[in-house]
Amino acid sequence: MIRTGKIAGMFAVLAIFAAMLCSAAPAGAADISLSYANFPPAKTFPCVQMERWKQEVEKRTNGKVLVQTYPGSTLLGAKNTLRGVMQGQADIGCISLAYHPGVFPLCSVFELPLGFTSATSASLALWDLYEKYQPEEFKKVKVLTMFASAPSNLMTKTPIRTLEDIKGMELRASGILSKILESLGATPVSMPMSATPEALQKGVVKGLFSSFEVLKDLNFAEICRYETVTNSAVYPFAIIMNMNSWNALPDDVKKIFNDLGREQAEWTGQYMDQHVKDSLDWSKEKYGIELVTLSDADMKIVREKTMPLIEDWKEKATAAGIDGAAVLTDVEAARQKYEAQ
Ligand code: DTR
Repeated sequence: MIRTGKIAGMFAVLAIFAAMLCSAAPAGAADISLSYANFPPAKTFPCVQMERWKQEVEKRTNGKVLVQTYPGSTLLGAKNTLRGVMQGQADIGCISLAYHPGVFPLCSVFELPLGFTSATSASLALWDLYEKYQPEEFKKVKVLTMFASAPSNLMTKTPIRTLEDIKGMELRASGILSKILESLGATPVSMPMSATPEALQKGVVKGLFSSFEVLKDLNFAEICRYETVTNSAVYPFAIIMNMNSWNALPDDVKKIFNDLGREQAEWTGQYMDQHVKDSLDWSKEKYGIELVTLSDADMKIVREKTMPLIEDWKEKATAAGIDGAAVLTDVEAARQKYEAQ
């Protein structure tokens, strides 16, 4: 009996040991898996930077962290990423601050016509601002990085050669950039970028106010053959992480994520600036787009009509308990510093 029992016991031990071996993760498998939600299509710059961040994280953690990316609103859309990340529906998410009017009283300063000429300088200045002020508006999430689009211009189905041409024209924008259009006499139609292709196809809008790389990335050059150079405001973005997901990370991983903050801001700005140039060349070659410049007199009028938006922002910031004048001074100092580099 004992003999049979002994053999049975041995088989039991062997069976448990075999089960443990099978369940053990293969060598080098991720200990941590993070979901990363992004709203626009995969080829757009917010998703290109997401894939770069994923690669760097997986490389620098030696595969300890695996990032599962979800472009094209496949996990969370433009309007529900902020809430979705806070509720844990995704560990990480990309938000365009302009889609949340009034939610970011401090960082929305970057939606103003402040004179940035590149995504690189705007992205570095935005990250500096975030690090200095640690804005209350982000207290419920961990901000992994921030960056900005390149300056916004008009991309339209019919040419805008003078400010008369823009009057009453339905144009897509978001946030304070919609107010810039309104101040110039256009009819702004606010919506996320992800909704813009359909709006253009259906004729809901006659063009859009954004950075030029979407001419290629979203093939807008096919339908918007006229590009009026305004070099106006940029659109600020934040990559946010669920606070519980962040707190659950080991310290060595947190350090890698924190070290990537500024680096990713700069990388994304540099990628964007080069991609704008490539996209314009591509659009000229493929669709023969026409670049239009406004007269000096019209550009002077643009500045005069949009400057009041800065005062308006300052009033709202002050009402939110923010020293708007100090923020504007800091942003201008950063703009001069980075634009000089
Ligand atoms: N138009 C702004 C910012 C932006 C510029 N390029 C892209 C590409 C994909 C999404 C957004 C943007 C915006 O709608 O946020």
